[in-house]
Amino acid sequence: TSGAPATAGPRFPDGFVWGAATAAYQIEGAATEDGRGASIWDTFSRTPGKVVAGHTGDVACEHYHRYADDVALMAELGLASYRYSISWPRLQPDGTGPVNTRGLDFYDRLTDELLAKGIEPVVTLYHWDLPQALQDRGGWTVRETAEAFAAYAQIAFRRLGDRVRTWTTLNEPWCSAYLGYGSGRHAPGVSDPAAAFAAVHHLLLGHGLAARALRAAGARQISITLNPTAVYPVDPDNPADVEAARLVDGLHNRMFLDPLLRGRYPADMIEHMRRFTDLGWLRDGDEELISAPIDVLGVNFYQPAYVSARPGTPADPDSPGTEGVAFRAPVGPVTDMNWQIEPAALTRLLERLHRDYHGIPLLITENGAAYPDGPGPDGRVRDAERIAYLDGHLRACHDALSAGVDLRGYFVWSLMDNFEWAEGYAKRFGIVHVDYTTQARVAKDSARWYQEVIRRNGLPDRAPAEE
Ligand code: PNW
Repeated sequence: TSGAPATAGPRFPDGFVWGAATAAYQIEGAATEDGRGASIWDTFSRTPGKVVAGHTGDVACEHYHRYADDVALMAELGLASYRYSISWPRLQPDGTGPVNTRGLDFYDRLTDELLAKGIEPVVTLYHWDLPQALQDRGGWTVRETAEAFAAYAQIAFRRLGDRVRTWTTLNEPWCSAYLGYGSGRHAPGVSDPAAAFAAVHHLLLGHGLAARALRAAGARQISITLNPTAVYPVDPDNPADVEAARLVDGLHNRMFLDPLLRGRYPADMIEHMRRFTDLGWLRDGDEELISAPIDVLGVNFYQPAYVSARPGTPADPDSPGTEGVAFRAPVGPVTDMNWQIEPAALTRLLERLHRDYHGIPLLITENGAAYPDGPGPDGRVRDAERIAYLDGHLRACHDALSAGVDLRGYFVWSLMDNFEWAEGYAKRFGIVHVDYTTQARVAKDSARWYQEVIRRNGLPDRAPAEE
């Protein structure tokens, strides 16, 4: 695989951005250092039974102390850009009020290190680590959190805005709302559909308020990252399956995309939410705030969803109100997350976003695969399956580009193995292997393959075979 001579395959447009992504709680560790406050993930991961094997982000990849070596590795791989998140409780330990300058200093050092190596920073302001103090007052179910988020965004921008061009407000509000407040599989572990829908709204409102404030402060590129998925009816000729797919598409995609990019919650979703809530949190003018202009839409993609109508099926806990809808188990090859591998679904999703949302510029902010890989006796990590996953999805991106989609770049999830939320350290998404005993980093075969893709700005002429 790596190093094999390859003839020319699909090429990407000049200036296509090649990157890798991480998130603060998943890699930093140093959970109590330099004045960092507690987040909902500290509380959740320390609650027995919530995370596989009781893992926490206390140490993680020790990136807080090893960032300079990690940036050197990124430079070696040739990354043009790095997507990282800022920990809100490092900047504001209580979520509101006093600023912890030592927290800001860390992101200052990291950002300068990236720029010194010619790597463009892409900052995410919220990748799930809400200050616990805000959760104690209701978290994303209350309006105060949206307002606090906009204030925090301005604190980050004031320190880093002279060097960071791209500002992403939220990562995957679907996960924050539905997994955090709906099923409770993620922090803060609340299971209440009404709370999940209130959280959707206040997350989106927080995004809008922050986007407006960032714009006023001079931010050049404002973004939000969603995890839209391609939803398919199992039987496209069965109207009940088509209807089931429309509901899931609403909950997963249109619930977020429509208010952000069309200024309105979809009518069917308003109706759907009324089954659980009186929408008392929805005020006049909110949808206008939410639809503050953005410059690029971040897309995280892992797998498609196939649904059918099956009366009597209980609601999927992650999708409130989906009684009678069956989510098909994965068909064909899957990753270690048991997520179905289907690159063509990414092409279709990108084309749909381009068509339905007025050609908005798109950025793949996450795509990647977990496999239980580790170093062989020679120290090399042979992750041919991950290479095949990435190769397939990059071909899918290229197909979308050929169809006219305005796709600006691609970030692999993840730069390195890390704390995979409720799965702890058991699932490895990195193109760089992390030994959690020694903290040694080893570039996997996939990292060397990606390095070559970046160098050529294109793919080899066919997917590499297993060695
Ligand atoms: C995304 N689900 O998370 C996140 O943005 C990353 O932090 C994460 O590591 C990555 O994808 C891989 O999981 C998700 O259960 C976590 O549906 C869980 C789900 C979806 C996305």
